[in-house]
Amino acid sequence: MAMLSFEKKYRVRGGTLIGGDLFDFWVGPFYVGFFGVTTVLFAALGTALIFYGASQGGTWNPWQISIAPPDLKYGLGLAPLMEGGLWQIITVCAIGAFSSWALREVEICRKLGMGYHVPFAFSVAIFAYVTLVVIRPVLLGAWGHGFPYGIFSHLDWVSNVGYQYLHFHYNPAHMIAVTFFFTTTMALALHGSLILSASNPKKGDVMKTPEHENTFFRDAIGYSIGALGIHRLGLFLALSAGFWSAVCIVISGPFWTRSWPEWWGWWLELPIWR
Ligand code: UQ1
Repeated sequence: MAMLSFEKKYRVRGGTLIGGDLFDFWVGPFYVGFFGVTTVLFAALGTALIFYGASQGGTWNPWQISIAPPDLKYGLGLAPLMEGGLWQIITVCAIGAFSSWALREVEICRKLGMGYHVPFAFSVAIFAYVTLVVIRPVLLGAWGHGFPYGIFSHLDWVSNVGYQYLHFHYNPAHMIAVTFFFTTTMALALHGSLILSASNPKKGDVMKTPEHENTFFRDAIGYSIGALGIHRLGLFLALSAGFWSAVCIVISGPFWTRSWPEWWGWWLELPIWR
């Protein structure tokens, strides 16, 4: 079915989670819905507050603009607007906008009768962000443990928090996360190259079939995971990368306060070395 007639047929009312028919319409190509409206409201307010914060920050250099979280002395309370309060409201707007976007994806899935894989995957990214700016700060007892919203300032934050644990690469959950990131790139490189090798023939040649793809890997390594399987594997690898990233930072401080190299003491203390 051509895309234009497909869209006409499947762009139908229903499947909304909230509001019934209220916002159940499209603006041009974009589905709106209740959560489209809340996405726009949260994103607009958050962006306006970032610009307001920037206007008070003494620089318009995009690399240097930064909206900092409150000082640690404010604990888990509300801070004055110019002392981290802006950061707190912007964080609420960000979480509101990201969650609204995920729920809008859910409504689109429901309309089309599809699985919820895309909003589920996006939720893992939201979870990683929320771990940094809500879960870990709450466990440590101060919003000041969140990261600042700025290009260089957030890099400084990552470096400083890393050095607080002496050598962050010794964090076992960080090791697992990095391994998943690298494995994800390998899987996508294998998959992308395999698909193009079969489906992008030179002029005059015919396209090859999935049998060619399977046979390539059976010839090369004795195993093919299959056309559906490679996408399940890719999703698993990518979500695991995000998940273990969240784990590696949330355990740093709340569950392990010393240097990460010291964590490996359990290995040196195994009775087999005695
Ligand atoms: C694979 O086996 C496969 O099935 C035919 C693909 O789908 C088209 C792939 O993209 C890749 C990369 C593989 C090979 C992967 C493994 C884990 C054996």
